[in-house]
Amino acid sequence: MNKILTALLLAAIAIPAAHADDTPAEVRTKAFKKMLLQSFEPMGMAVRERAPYNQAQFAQQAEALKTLAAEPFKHFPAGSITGKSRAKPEIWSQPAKFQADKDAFLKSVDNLAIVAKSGDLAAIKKSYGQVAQSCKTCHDAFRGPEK
Ligand code: ASC
Repeated sequence: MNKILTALLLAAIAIPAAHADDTPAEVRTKAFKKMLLQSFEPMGMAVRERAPYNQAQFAQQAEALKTLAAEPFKHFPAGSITGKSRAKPEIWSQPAKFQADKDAFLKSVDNLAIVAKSGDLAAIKKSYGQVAQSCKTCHDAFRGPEK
C-alpha cells in the first residue's frame, strides 16, 4: 500500500470524537475534518491518479460527501471564534456572501455525486475541481491563518 494511502487511513482512524462540551468552533472543525478525511481526500487520491479509480467506490464517496457537507455549516453561531478557530469575523459581517459561498459549495457537491455515477472520469475530474474551487473561494474570504 502506498504511503499516502496509509497516512490517509491512519488519519481517518484519528478523527477526533465529538464531545458534548465541544465549543461550536470545535464541533464544526471536527465536521470539516470528517468530511475531508472520509470523502474529499480519498476522492482526491483517485482524481490525482495516486490511487486506483473505482467507479462504484468513487460514487459512494461522492454520496458520503453529500451527506457530510452540510453539517459544519450548522455550527457557526455569531462570533464563535474561540481557541484555534480560524473563522474570520467577515462570516457574520458579510452573511450574504457566506451563504452564497456555502450554497455554491453544496451545489458543486450535489453535482459531483451525479457526475460520479456516470463513471466519466474526465467529467468527474472537472466536477471535483469545481468542489475544490468552492472550498478555496470560501477559505480565501472567510478563513484566517492557522493559530
Ligand atoms: C483540501 C483542503 C482544502 C481544500 C482546498 C481546495 O484538500 O484541505 O481546504 O482541499 O484546498 O482548493
